[in-house]
Amino acid sequence: MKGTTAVALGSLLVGATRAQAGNGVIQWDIQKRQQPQDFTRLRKRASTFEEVVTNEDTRGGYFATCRMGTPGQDLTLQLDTGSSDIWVPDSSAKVCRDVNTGGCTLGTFNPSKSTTFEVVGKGEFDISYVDGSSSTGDYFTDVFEIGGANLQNMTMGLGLKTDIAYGLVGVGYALNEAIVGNTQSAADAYPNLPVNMVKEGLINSVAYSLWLNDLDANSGSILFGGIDTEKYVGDLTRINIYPTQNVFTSFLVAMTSLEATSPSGSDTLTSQKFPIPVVLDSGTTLSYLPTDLAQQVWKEAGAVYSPEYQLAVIPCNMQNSAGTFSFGFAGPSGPRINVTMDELVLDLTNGQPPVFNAGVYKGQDACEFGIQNFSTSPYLLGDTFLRSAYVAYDLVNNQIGIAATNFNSTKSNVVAFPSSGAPIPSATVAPNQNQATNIPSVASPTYGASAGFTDGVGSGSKSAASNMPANTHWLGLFSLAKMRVIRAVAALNSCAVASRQGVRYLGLGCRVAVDNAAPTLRWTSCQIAGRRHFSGSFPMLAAVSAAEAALKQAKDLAAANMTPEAAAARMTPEEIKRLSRVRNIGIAAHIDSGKTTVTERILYYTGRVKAIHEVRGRDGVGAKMDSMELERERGITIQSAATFADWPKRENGVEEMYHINLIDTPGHIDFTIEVERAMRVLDGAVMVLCAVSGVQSQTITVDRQMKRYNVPRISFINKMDRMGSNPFRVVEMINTKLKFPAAAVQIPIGSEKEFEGVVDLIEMRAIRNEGQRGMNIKITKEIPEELQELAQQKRQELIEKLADVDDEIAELFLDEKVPTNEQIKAAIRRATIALKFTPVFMGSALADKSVQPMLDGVCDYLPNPANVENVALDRTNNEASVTLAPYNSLPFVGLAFKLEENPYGQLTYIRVYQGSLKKGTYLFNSRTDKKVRIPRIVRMHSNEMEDVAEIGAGEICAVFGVDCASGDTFTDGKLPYSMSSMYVPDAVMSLSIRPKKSSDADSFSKAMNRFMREDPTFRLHVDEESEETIISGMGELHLEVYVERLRREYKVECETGQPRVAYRETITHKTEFDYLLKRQSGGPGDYARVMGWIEPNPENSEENHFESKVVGGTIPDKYLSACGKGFEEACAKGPLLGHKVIGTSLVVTDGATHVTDSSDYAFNLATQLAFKKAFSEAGGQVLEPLMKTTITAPSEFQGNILMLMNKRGTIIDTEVGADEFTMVADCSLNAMFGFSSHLRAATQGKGEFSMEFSHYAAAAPHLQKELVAKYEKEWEAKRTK
Ligand SMILES: Nc1nc2c(ncn2[C@@H]2O[C@H](COP(=O)(O)OP(=O)(O)OP(=O)(O)O)[C@@H](O)[C@H]2O)c(=O)[nH]1
Ligand SMILES: [Mg+2]
Repeated sequence: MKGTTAVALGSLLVGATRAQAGNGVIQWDIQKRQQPQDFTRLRKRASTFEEVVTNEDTRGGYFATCRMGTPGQDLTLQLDTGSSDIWVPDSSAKVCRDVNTGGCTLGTFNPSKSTTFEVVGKGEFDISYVDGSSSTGDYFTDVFEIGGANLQNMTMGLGLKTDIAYGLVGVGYALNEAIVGNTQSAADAYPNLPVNMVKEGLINSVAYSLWLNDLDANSGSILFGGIDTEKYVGDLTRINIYPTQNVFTSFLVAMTSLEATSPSGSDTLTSQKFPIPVVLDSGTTLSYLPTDLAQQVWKEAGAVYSPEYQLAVIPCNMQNSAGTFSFGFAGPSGPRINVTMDELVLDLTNGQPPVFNAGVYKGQDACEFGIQNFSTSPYLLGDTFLRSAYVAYDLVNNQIGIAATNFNSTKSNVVAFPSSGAPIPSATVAPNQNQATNIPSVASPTYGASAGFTDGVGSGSKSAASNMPANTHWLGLFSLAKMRVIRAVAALNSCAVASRQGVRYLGLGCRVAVDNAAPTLRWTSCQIAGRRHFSGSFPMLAAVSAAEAALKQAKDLAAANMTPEAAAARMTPEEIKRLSRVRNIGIAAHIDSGKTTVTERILYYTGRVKAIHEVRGRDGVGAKMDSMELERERGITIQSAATFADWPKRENGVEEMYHINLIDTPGHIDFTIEVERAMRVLDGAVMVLCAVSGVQSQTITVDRQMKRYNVPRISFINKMDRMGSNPFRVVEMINTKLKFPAAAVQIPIGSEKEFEGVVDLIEMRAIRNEGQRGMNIKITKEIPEELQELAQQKRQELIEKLADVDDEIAELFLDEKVPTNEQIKAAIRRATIALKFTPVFMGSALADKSVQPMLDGVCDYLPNPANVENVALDRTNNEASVTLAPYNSLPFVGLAFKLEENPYGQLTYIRVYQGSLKKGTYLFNSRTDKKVRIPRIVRMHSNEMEDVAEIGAGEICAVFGVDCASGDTFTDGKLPYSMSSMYVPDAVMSLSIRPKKSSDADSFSKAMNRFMREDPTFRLHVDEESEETIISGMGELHLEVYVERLRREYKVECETGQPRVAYRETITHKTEFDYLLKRQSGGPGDYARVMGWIEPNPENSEENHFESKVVGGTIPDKYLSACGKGFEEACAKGPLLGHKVIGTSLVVTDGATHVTDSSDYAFNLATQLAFKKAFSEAGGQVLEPLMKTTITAPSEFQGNILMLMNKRGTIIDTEVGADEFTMVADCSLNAMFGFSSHLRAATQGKGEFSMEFSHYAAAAPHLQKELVAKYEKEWEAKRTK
């Protein structure tokens, strides 16, 4: 059976096929696995079976011969209904060259010797089986011949790297092909063997039947396209195959009963798991049932389970037992298949059998029992069951036909499926299959049949478990080896390195291998290198020591790979250097401070753009980073945009190239989520400030965001060319308003229009720009005469400030020593990264002055990815924090922080925290556990992109074709990590919206879905009462932008309602309630009485709280939870305005129930009604959002603005500067609609304002009255409509 780890997708091209006439059925004789030297090629004849192989007594899968390539190469392959690919080991595969294991004795494929061989999916073949074995390589097409039938163009896997020494023929559902993997998309599947046979006209329907015959016979047959009525006895009954998550991928049927019968009686066995999902899987040797059921089977049969060996064994003599097990399927009227004991007792070796050393079976030969236990579904019915059942598999109708095997039949009567989709011929459908899901009662069986399960010779008793001391017999050694391997896997798993989840232990023999490249452990090719080769003691000991070595290696590897220190120690000098030159930075600041203009200069100076275009520039082109039409028109940034640039920085006379990933963020508070997510993933930031206005309202917001995500920053005072610029005032403001220690590292040369450049206070030199757009930097040692004193003074201030935050400088300072330039620079870097300090640069982006020294500052003082601690949460360890390290050699962890749809498809921005990401590899989404292929990786340059094949640890990239949500964590499947999500603020404003034309509904909803996916602060809901679509967001501009984008990008014109404020409702004091709901309207009535009180939540004024203080069970627990739900529902829609209720606590103390009329519904409703009634008595009131509003305007307009603000809010602060003044007020959002036009009018367009949610406060009584009256009127209108 194929494992859960499978690959997906790929550009498999399957060419046209040559049709071949056929009689509708193709038979392929199969044989049990046997000694290679005895192998004789089967003779193939259509539709009949002929036994030609010699008797062989060991276990293994069913194998058949086939021929592939031109000229044909013969191979023997294992038949597997549990997987769906044909694959063959490549002749150069390591396992085939390994003389110790005997190589690939069943044949290999040499592609170079086939003229028709063609690779169609390089590196795309990757299959793993539940026993942990796997095979990877290419998909190819070639001629494939089985049972005399020729398929000209069969897609197959070439196992270039495999631990299985023979190939397989998977005949399961095409959707189970390795290439389809977890996508479960039919589009990814190629026509596998049965499908291709239909395509090539060889058979009529995707169907085949399987006759394995009994254990002693060594061969059976698979018949494609038909059934053979001579190969079964009784009726062939059709039962349903069940899908898994709505998709048919395996032969999953419902096992609904199991009975044990012997001469002494009959027992119905029971299990908690009935109906049991079982997969009919010819690729599995034994059968695996739920543990409770398996234990009963063992007890009946006399098998014993040795926990030490993890295997159920039985005396070999028991194959003579007269007992049978009868397996029932598809409900009480479904088919039953009897399995006799001779099919269930299997040799453990082809040599001398092991002997029970102690216990009641002492001295007897030990055999393996055919039914083992398993703890999770799906359970497997493998060959020990399938030999007794003739099974027809109908993959079109998703049914199987099942009947008792006609053992050793030599006759044949083949009936073909007449057409595609025809039901299984000669089969009747099982009646009442809907009853298959009935769960039978579970009681222990009486074991009346047990006594009759004897070996026929009368030796031994089954009453006591036998003792098999370890290490005295090869079985012990052998099992010990297996145990060690299991422990090794467990060790790896616990160290979270093993990638192959769901590795199952199938009781097979073991050879082990640790793959050093990826630290996973597998045990290899158990069936081939298994028991048969372990007949002597030497291989046994070798197996034990191999397992031990594997365990040790696994532990060492796990330990070595997991610590960042270890990874760091193993890093190559190239990687150390790469990392030290990477900077991931964001530019964040108040609106209009010049972020985009600064970024444009960075792009120009690093050669990323050939010419500078200004925000709102006369050339009408617009800045590179503001790529959206709307951004260019309005001259504001709406979406953050990513880019990257290489900056050659001169260090000690040599140029060192720094790689800078940069995100330009919007300043407007309405788009604050863009800043939020940039800060979440970046290592450092440039905080831009206006030389005139300094710290503004949004500067405070971004300051908070930088602090929230521990982002170190340098500061850049822009607009030094403006009138009234005063950098030292700005430095002061950073220190006082943001309470963030800051000092200038530069002083300006000239000011305002005469601003020329800066003096570097560390090196004490002058820096000026020259040439085209200030492209060249001119450094002079001479500081202008008039600035020398100021420079000394400011340098001293810098050192003093550093002494405050850095111990080394503090010590030098106390010793009255002057730090060297290197010491100063090192201290600035240390303190900046430690979030204790920000060095302040200055310049004018618009005037092309002094941007480059700031870029040097980014390299000098902002952290590289290795300097920042990033943590993830370990989901398997109580979400404990684990440190991630940006080393390529560690397992991959990345965060999808932003989604964007562009003309080429869905783009997902990923920050790579550790490990590297290669194109074409697979990642796991740790939220959904889905595996996704990364077909394309790009680096973003605003709205353009550059393809890259690989992205290193610590970098930022975007990937295509990944379906995920913003904030999802991706790993390579080896680590159970997820990363914490980012902060998403609540919406404050909403708007009803509808497309003007109903024909636009589709585009409208498509657009809305996209916007919501991209922007978590943009939400949409349909109001239940008005049936209106309501969008909500961070402010008027936010919503307006989306309405506008609908129009431009989707050509959907919309009508919008008045903006609405997100009001809240609450209560002001405690009130008791006693509410009785009693309704009788024929039939059962509703009865519930609830008593208690409501009061303002003392703990939290934003949240609600429900509590029960009911004593004596007057209200039973289940109704109490209904009360809780009722309260929750009542709070979702407040009694006054239908807005959310917050800060309220409801306590239930007592109540009453009625024998027949009480229900969850009644208590839910009673609580809602009680709450509603008590709400107004408890001083219910409306809360409105207050917005912290900052207005800046030239001083002359102060009077006008005061008047404007009078009605709208409470003034908190006013600051009067040289020519400007700033006013901060808490305003009711309701009063702020349309404020921008009032402000424009009052200030001749020179005033600016910004708003940010502050808190909820009680609405003024008149407003409340007005709102309630309006709500009631609307409600009444709707009621009477
Ligand atoms: N005088 C002067 N004006 C500047 C300077 N830098 C930018 N500006 C102007 O300031 C305005 C805003 O610049 P942007 O670069 O769009 O500012 P932003 O910070 O990106 O704005 P948002 O992204 O909308 O928050 C534009 O008109 C620029 O030309 C400067 O150094 N001096
Ligand atoms: Mg901008």
